[in-house]
Amino acid sequence: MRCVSLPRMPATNPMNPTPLAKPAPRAMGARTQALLDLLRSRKRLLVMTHNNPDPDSLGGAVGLQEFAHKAAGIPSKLAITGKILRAENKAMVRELALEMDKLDALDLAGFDCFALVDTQPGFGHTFVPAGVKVDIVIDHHVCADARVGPADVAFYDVRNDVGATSSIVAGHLLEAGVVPSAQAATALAYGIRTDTADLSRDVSDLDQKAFDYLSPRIDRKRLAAITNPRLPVAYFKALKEALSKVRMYDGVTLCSLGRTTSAEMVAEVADMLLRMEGTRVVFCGGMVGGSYYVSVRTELGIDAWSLLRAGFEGEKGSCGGHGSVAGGSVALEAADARALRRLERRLERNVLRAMGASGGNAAMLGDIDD
Ligand SMILES: [Mn+2]
Repeated sequence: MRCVSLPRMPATNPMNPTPLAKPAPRAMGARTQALLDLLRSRKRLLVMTHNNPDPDSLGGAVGLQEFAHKAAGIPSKLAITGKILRAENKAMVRELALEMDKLDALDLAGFDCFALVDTQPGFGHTFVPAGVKVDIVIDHHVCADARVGPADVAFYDVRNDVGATSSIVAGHLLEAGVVPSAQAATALAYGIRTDTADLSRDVSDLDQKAFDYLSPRIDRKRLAAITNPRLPVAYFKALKEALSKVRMYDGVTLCSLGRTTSAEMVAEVADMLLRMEGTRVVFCGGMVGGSYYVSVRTELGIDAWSLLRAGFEGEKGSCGGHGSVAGGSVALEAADARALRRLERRLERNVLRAMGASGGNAAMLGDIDD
């Protein structure tokens, strides 16, 4: 092909204005088209998440609802199980006026389409009512408990290389040309931010592209209110307790919170400890109700889920993760202090062995020189 160099023209010529060319309609990807076709064939959608939904699951759910409404023209409801615990997550629901129902309070006969976002059928922290056939699965986790694959679900979109489920959902909005409301854009963007640590961890091209698409539509004031909510006194008490229990072994930071307020507290302490100099891996656990929850965070290059599985070896636990983030729980039959201590010791031994760290080199946080 011959290239002809043309003289540079000014962008606009006042004597002869040329209208801006309309962007060519983008070809919708096959996955988005399949989601659209499925929703168009149904009347009413129910979106479900994992128990105690986090921002990524809420963002993904709200985004999917908007896709169903604006692209496919079908109404939907969002159903949750468990509670919304973390102060930021409560602020997200409040600030964005998210509407949701308790799953067990809904008449499921009113729905002919069921979606799970940010989780999959079979995952330990996910409840699918008996008799419900899940039609849509959108997720980014890997988990040994997965009970379905692409062949079992009408629309199965699981991408382990993506940092947030909210990014996958926002990608579908973008492909379908749906302009998200400020509510959905803010919810999706906050979901991406929390799962990717502000686009710094486990980020794929899609996470970046999705965030850029949402960015001009985010309600910045509300996002700021969500990010920095007031925190209850119990939070600071739990934090004080947590810091007194941090132990470090050559790059492995362990923290046992004992009995604590919520699984979210365990995750939050794990996030915070990964920021400590010299830490390559954080393994943090705490007892909530009859279950012992664990959060693992790792430096780049160390797979969090593999490490958590190694920690859970020999236990009847359930866990999942993606990249440098993993979480799981073990149900304790006798939830007394002794059983808890024993479990913590077993997990610790497994993790240290997996990391090749020697148990003899433990140091408490207070005893380490800066
Ligand atoms: Mn997620």
